[in-house]
Amino acid sequence: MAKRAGITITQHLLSQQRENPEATGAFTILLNELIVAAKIISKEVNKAGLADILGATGEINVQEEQVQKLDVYANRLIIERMQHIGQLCCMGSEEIADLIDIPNKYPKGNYILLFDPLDGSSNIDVNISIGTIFGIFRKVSDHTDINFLLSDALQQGYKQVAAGYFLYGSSTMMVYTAGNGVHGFTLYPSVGEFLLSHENIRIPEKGKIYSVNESNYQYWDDKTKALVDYFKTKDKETGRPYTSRYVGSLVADFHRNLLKGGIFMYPADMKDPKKPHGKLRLMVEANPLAMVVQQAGGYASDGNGPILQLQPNELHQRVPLYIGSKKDVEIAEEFISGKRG
Ligand code: AHM
Ligand code: MG
Repeated sequence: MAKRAGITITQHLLSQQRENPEATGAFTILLNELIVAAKIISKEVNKAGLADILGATGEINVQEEQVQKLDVYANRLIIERMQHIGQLCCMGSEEIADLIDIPNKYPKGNYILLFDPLDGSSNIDVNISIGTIFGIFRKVSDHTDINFLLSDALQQGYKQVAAGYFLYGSSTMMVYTAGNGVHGFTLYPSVGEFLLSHENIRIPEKGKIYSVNESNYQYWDDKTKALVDYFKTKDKETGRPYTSRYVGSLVADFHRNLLKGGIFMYPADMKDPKKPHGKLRLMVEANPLAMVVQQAGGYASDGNGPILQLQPNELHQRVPLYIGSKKDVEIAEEFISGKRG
């Protein structure tokens, strides 16, 4: 991974734009506004311990989970900043049940932004890394009288034109792909700019880390138990046992494994009969990170095939997720699909 200092995210986006003769600049405008939103969220996250912004609001969101104040803040901020830029026909947020329309007073565009405004919300109160995840699709419907259809958002992940995340960690980072490799930028707080710090990130083909919430072991089927047992079992030849790392913030767990190699898993479980496919959401978590990992040479699977090939049925669909180093995810697939056991 090469490192070049001093290149701002805007310069990088513009240079990518120039390489694509069909680019109109719409996409650059969109990402630039999202970056502004993330800088503001980052500032709020940093002062979370100081302001009266901590703790639960007492509300329950569409995922039937407790909403944190910073989730609400980040969600509103992204919607308010993104709705006026004229590049979107609609948005979809983890925190909102339906697709979000662009108010009539603003111009519309041809992109759809799907996002998880503040991922890892159980970690907000305890000063642990959290993040914002995003994926962008191009509108496919062409009705002139309707701004968008649900099918514009429910596209297979491989059709995303860009995806990435912001990580609010010991530093704030933006990692994104627009289909031309994965690039990481670190926010220099004194300058207020994201500068290129991780150019063309490649994930190791095989890792040494497995990341999973193992307290769910009792709720897994035998194939999943065998898979996790495999990573824990000693075998010198294949470099096992792997070491275990689990933050409980997907962005943080994913980012670490992207740089160091390894596998993150959120398998299907029988903990809650209403959520047989595990906890994570296809549209705002699995798909964007699957595009990132694939562009970095890794792989993401639901245990039976590529995440990016899944045809979504609903906006808040949950999906089992195995993501990270290609060889490790392929092993997971072999266990889950029953080829190995
Ligand atoms: P959130 O988007 O509501 O924060 O939920 C998603 C988070 C992920 O960041 C993380 O990987 C997972 O939930 C942790 O879940 P668990 O506490 O069940 O291990
Ligand atoms: Mg969330």
